[in-house]
Amino acid sequence: MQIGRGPATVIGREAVSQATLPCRSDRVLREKELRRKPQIVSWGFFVLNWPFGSVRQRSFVQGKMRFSHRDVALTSLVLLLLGSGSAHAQSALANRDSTLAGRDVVDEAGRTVRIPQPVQRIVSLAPSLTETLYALGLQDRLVGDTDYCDYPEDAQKKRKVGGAINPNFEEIAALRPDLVLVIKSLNRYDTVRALDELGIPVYATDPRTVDEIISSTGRLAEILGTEETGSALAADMEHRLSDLQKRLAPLPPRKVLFIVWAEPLISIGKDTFIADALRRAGAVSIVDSSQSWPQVNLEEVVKLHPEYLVFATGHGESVAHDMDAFSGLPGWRLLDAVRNRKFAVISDAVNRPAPRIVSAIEDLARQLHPEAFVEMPVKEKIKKENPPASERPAVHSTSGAENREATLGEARACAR
Ligand code: B12
Repeated sequence: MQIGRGPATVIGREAVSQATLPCRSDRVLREKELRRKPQIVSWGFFVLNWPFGSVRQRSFVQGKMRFSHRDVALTSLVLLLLGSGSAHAQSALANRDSTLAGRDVVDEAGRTVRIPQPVQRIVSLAPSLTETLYALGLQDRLVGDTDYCDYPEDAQKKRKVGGAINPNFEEIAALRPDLVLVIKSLNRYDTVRALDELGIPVYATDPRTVDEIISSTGRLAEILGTEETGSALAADMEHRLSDLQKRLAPLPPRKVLFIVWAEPLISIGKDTFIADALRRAGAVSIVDSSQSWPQVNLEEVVKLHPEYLVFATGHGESVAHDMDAFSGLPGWRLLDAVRNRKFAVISDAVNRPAPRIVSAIEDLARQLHPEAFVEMPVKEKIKKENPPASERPAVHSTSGAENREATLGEARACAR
């Protein structure tokens, strides 16, 4: 029996991705890029910027050293300058030495990356990474980001390098980045390979829990030389999460279906940062898959009785559009959660492993467990609003709302 729209699938089947096409076009573009000759002319200034990083990364990816036209051209240029014995030669070498100043780090995908020090020009290939850079106060070093990097508003004004899964390598190269940031749970490995080929250092993150989002942010802060801001940010996130944990500890978790994509229905696996975010918000996903983004069968969902459906806004047009439409669909109407309109709608911050995810978690917790946020007795409230200097202020003042709608409105405002 097939319930609802779309193909009948089973929980646990791997999602079929729209990403296939863009991936292919990435490859075509990369091949075109690499065929272009002579690269020394078209790459101009930044040829000098990444002389050996490129070789190093290629050797990691391909298991052998291979020299490009750029490397050969650079070597010839250096030999020529050496031979001339001129002051120019000295300064060119000094310049090259200073560009060699770099630090080898192992990224979260296990790749060894030589990162120039200091990093001054960064391109971000994911909205989560863009948000993280802003949260770390590094926005002035962000020279380019993706079409989907829309938060904070200022990120929309940065030079756009295309999509996260289908970036434009010419645009990226034109920005002469010292470093490109990618995230394993969104970007494609093909993208990393193409940038490696261009000799552009790429650092990949891969947080899979909320704690790892915090540590990954801290590691980036350290690599980019802004440890103090990183520590303060981590402390703030941890403080807010522990406040939440205290409030929610006595309450049983709500059983929820998290909808990543509506058509076909795609949810989350148990080892994703979103599943962990749900747990932090006092919820548990009814989908118990070891795949990260499984396609889910509606028939199975009905059997598992989710108390709430959780949607994030802004993932393509799909989810926001379908939330209301769900109520009218025959298959979905079999769900108590749909008949009773038990929908929790949170911002797309939940889809982005970045510091703002804490706001999405708080928002969801308020929607699922409004009773945990009711007014405290006045004495306690005064104490909480005037903590001793050693303590940080509480994140949420109490809402005092018995009425669920009022609580929801307030919580939504809080996530913005
Ligand atoms: C599941 C999903 C998600 C998941 C995970 C993304 C993902 N891994 O694909 C979550 C919920 C996190 C997500 C978030 C977002 N998504 Co989304 N998502 C999808 C969806 C529904 C399915 C993609 C899919 O099938 N993934 C399964 C496979 C491909 O991914 P995977 O299991 O993680 O495996 C890959 C990686 O592991 C990678 N990999 C393997 N090894 C390595 C090593 C390294 C170093 C690296 C970098 C990668 C890498 O390669 C694997 C195969 O490609 C598509 C729409 C669709 N129907 O296709 C949109 C889609 C990919 N998302 C999209 C968007 C816009 C977003 C958001 C910006 C939404 C938002 N408003 O916040 C965020 C961005 C998150 C961020 N980090 O900033 C767009 C991307 C458009 C584009 N051209 O770039 C799509 C195509 C939807 C759309 N049409 O608008 N999304």
